Amino acid sequence: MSDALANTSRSITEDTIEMSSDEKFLFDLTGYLVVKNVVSPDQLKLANEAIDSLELSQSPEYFGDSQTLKGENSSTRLGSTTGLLDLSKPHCDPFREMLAHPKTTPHLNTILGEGWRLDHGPGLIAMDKGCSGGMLHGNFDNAPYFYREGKIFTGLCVIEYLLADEGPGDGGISVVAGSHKANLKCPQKMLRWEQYQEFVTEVHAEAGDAVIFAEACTHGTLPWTGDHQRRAILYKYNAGHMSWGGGGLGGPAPDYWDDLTEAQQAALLLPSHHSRRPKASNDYHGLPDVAG
Ligand SMILES: O=C(O)CCC(=O)C(=O)O
Repeated sequence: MSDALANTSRSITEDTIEMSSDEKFLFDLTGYLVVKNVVSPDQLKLANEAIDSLELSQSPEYFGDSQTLKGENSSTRLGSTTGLLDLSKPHCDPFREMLAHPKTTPHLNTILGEGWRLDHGPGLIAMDKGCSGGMLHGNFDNAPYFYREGKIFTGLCVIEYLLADEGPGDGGISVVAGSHKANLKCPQKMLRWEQYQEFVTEVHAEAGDAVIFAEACTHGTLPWTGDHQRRAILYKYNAGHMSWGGGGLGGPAPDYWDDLTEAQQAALLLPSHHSRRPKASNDYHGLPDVAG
């Protein structure tokens, strides 16, 4: 794999598209963004068929001691680094395309900068009617967010590709808009969605859309009340020099390595590193004498 990795690079060039100025404004303002019509109808159909073919098991519960997030059933999550990427063809195709999707690459370029890569995922959240939600979290705990010299800087970021609609009143992904810039800790009763619910925004988007949010933006899962099954595929990315979940493949290259595009390989690259760090060498005798 090391030769393959050595040949794999992704730099932001003049032709690389960044997100639009309106999107930058909205992401900086709220900490999240909905990008419409990312996954094509064919890929969406294939992705849903792939999920239909899996045997899903109940996931651990994430509602803590909240009385309002507790539902009647558990949700199903499939949270492995490569499980969906490992499926046999053609079921793996939509998930491999999502890894470095041309329609969301501009967003990752803008918010994470050159060298972004998968931190962990892809994972699936599937919820049937009555499934419990999950505690709100984020902000201070997991990732930085700041804006300097005309650029957005953030740490862990999530792209959720929706395989099913999430409409008003359904529940599912929710955020506290603007909290990525909060200076004070969110009250526990708000994290439990027991108080200040008016500040928690249930995000609405359709199958095929992508919901992008900074992990720094307080977010969580509202209990699912929709008649159809919620299905969201979560990819969690980080800047090239940062890692929350360890990052990288953590082992030998998977069998499908040569089937991936360079951009997809780059998204699965090594654990966090800064590629411009000077290499250790026997000639290194410490920092130059700046006074001299
Ligand atoms: O999409 C959701 O329900 C939220 C997921 C979440 O909170 C997380 O993955 O950290």
